[in-house]
Amino acid sequence: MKNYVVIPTYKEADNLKELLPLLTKYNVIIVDDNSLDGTENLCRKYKNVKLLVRKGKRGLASAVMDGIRSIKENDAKVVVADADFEHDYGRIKDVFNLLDKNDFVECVKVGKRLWNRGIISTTAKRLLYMLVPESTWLRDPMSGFFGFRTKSVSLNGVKPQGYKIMLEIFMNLKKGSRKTHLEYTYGYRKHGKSKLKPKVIMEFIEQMLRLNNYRVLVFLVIGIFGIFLNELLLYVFYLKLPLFISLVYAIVISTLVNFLMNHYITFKRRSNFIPSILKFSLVTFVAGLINLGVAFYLSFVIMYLIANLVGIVLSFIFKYLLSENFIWSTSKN
Ligand SMILES: Nc1nc2c(ncn2[C@@H]2O[C@H](COP(=O)(O)OP(=O)(O)O)[C@@H](O)[C@H]2O)c(=O)[nH]1
Ligand SMILES: [Mg+2]
Repeated sequence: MKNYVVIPTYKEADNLKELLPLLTKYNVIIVDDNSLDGTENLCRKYKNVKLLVRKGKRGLASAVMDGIRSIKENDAKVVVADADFEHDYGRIKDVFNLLDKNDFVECVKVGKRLWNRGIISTTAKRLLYMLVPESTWLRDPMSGFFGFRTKSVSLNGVKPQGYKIMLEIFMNLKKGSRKTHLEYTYGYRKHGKSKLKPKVIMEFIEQMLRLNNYRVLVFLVIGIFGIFLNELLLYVFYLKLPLFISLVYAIVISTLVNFLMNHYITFKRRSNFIPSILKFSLVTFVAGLINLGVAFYLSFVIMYLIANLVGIVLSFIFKYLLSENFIWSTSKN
């Protein structure tokens, strides 16, 4: 089986000058977005380097995908790495070795991190784990250093959006793929600057919502629908019944409807009915306490209606996160 190293580049000629001599043993595919900084002439000097220049197109993930799609073999081993020396090129051979017995290798950085990027990526990682529970297998989900066998990925499902291409490929691994981790020491960029822009954060949020299948939005809509249903039921019951009884009925029925809708629509019966409804009852109770506690204490500081709103929002977040990771938790591959 043939081995390929795919490297997306944008204005990395200075780094490539030092990198390409280290990779002469591999079939290298450089996917460059028309950097016009000498990348083309440099790549031409190496017989083992195939250069794809994309004109009028930009983006790391789509560059990596174009590189992968240019591989003609029906099964090949691929390692994807950046060009800036943040990844440990000495480990590429280890990744290829691991791919003898695995379909996917995640390279996990250890060691020093620049502190501000550390904070941003830690927050993003936490958020991703909560919204996309399948991703918790990945220890370094934002990374762009990984290897896989082309046959084990449904490449048609891969949406090359933004920066996070490893995550995208991981989410499209075929069932039963064998996966493993490899730790490497993180390095510093040698030349040039990072192309990470604020826009990347928005793209990441979009990607996260898509990988979440927009469950968080469906959950929100169902929750808002529940409020109206609750009010409607209260109105109807109160025509005939005492207020307290009407309140109890309205709350119990709308909560039950909320459960059913989330069970069948949002989480598509991801786990069994009985355990889900039991956990749901517990979580709903605790969420109510959070709403009550937050609203009550904040009402000493801010207007009670706003305090209640904060309570509602916090209990919503609490309930959603526990829905995703406890009530309807998926098995963690
Ligand atoms: N082809 C292509 N490569 C890119 C683009 N943006 C970044 N890269 C390359 O992707 C790798 C990682 O980018 P970098 O800016 O270092 O991202 P960071 O490590 O997350 O700060 C580097 O090799 C970049 O040259 C792009 O728009 N197109
Ligand atoms: Mg970098």
